[in-house]
Amino acid sequence: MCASREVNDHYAITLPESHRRFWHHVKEMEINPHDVLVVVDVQNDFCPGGTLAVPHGDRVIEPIHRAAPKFRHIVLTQDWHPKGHLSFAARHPGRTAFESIETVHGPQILWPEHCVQGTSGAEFHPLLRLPQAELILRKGHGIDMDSYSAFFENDHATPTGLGGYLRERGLTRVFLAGLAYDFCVAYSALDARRLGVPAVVIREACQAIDIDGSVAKMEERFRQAGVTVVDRLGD
Ligand code: VGL
Ligand code: ZN
Repeated sequence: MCASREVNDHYAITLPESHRRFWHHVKEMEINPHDVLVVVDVQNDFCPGGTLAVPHGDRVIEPIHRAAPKFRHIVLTQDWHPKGHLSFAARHPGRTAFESIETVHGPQILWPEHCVQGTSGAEFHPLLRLPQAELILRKGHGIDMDSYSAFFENDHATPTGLGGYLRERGLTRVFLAGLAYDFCVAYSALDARRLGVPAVVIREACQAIDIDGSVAKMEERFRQAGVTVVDRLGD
């Protein structure tokens, strides 16, 4: 049996080869009331003009707005770092942004200062309009630990609480959109799978940073973990 069946029964299997980049890459998918759309880090600093601008970061907004009305449940995440955060290159004399260093929790990519608590860069993009979102989950708020995933901090052990929230609310499948495809979106999708939750990444509603082959690496991990990538949601 195709492994995708564990994840969803309503998918198109007759795809042209060009669409079959992933084992779990499907074209369309139906949404049910227990699905939740997790909109990851659509914040000013990750959009053009921001300090850690993802190329075309603001292009995620339109597809997110198209997907949102299909969902009964929407959660937003917000990267939310204190000044002097571990992930900021400026905290590490002699280091520069996009270098990797070793920390007690493993390798850490150093980033330009971004999404500092209470700054305009940490605000959601002004065109993002999802007033119906039921939870805003802030992550990366501990000064000495980063958190790419919406589920666990980068020690891969400290929960953010989102897993418990989904469980208590009976939300049984996550759809992911936002920034960045190869970092916070990807780690969130992988951790959902780790919790046994089906995870579907909406590709057209994400944009990637793509450093050091990070997109290809993450897509290989998607395959191994059973993350589904869908081009877009059906009409
Ligand atoms: C992110 C790098 C640093 C993300 C957050 O949202 O993907 N990337 N902090
Ligand atoms: Zn960050």
